[in-house]
Amino acid sequence: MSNQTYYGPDFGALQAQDPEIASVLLSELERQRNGLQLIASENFTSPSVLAAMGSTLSNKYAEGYPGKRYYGGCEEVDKVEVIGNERAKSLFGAEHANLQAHSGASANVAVYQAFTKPGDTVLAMSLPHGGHLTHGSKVNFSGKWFNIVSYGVRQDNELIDYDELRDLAIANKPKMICSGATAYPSLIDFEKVRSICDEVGAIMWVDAAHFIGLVAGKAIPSPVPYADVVSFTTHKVLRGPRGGMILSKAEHAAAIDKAVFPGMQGGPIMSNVAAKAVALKEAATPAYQSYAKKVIENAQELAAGLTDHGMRAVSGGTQTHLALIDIRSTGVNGKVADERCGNSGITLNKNSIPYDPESPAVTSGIRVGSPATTTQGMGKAEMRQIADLISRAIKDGGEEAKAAAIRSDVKALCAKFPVYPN
Ligand code: DSN
Repeated sequence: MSNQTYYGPDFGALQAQDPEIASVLLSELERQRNGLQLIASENFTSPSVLAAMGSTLSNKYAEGYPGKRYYGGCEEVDKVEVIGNERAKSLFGAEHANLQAHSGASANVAVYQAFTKPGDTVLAMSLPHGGHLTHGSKVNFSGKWFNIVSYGVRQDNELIDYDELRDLAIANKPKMICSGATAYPSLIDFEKVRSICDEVGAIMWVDAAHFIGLVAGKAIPSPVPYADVVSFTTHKVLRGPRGGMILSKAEHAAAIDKAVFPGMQGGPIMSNVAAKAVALKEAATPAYQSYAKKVIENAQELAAGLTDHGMRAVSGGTQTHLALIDIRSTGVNGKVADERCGNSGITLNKNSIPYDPESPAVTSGIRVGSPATTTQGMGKAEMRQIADLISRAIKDGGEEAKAAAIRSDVKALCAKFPVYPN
């Protein structure tokens, strides 16, 4: 090792060669440092994950799988992928892992391809109730190529209606049932979903993109023992690089691998596969487990703080990393709240609430998440402060002088929890 050298990212060279792009990198870092990042699907990766992403592994073509590549020179990247696969299986107790999908949506394309044919019926959560584009949106391949039957949440408690789910499964005999969502603050009863799948002979697919990091940190129950296949992104609570991953039972391993390559994509991004392996090692530590628990506590405190400001947490609160907030009591819609918060240094997103009377472009709600601020080291007291800042921003963030005052308070709070301090 001692006489080996390594070439890593050289920001000085980038600045000299391409100041236009370098300046955007700098100003984006400033934006991340000086504002509150409350998008539930975002996080701050570690410098080690960033180092692996920005490495020379990016140069290598590696179509195929370890030991069975279509290119020479894959001895080194093979090691990375084998290590990553083993770490994923060990962390999640999974029989098979595939780390190659470029993104969560790509991973989902592979899942459809492994288990279904165009025209097949798939049961999935409706988008307005928290589902994802790839769960059957009409503008997505899933809604165009498959017969998607959607289930939702009950109007009275805003929780998944498992009776409706079972009735729809019996009536429509889907090939596959998908559970998982992008804006559902409660836990999913995977045992119940498994029993419905068994009753109708459907493949059980869990899209765990949002909450897999909480599973990795042992803060919530795992879908892995129940599901045939679990797909997810690696960059949310899990705090890895941008990308996708799939876990499955051993009996589906060949179908999944074939669906990812050559079915869905060509060469994997080996620098990101390495970064996924790094993140999986980090997620197996007691420090990460403590982080995952704090993410949930913080989301609960933030939801409670917003409730104290007269807003309403959908389904009464949260059991995860995100809260969906009905803000109709403020007299401001989701779109305007999103803009006013943005103008005040608080990044979050407008979000439909279940049975929302407003269109998806306007909405009656906002979605807030705690993964990034918890990585910064913020705790319950800061969550209360953030709730106050959001409330002020929704009310006053449209007036420049008041927005400037909120921005300054946001910056002062963030300065106490510096992001990438070195
Ligand atoms: N776009 C992601 C989110 O924000 O939830 C889901 O993939």
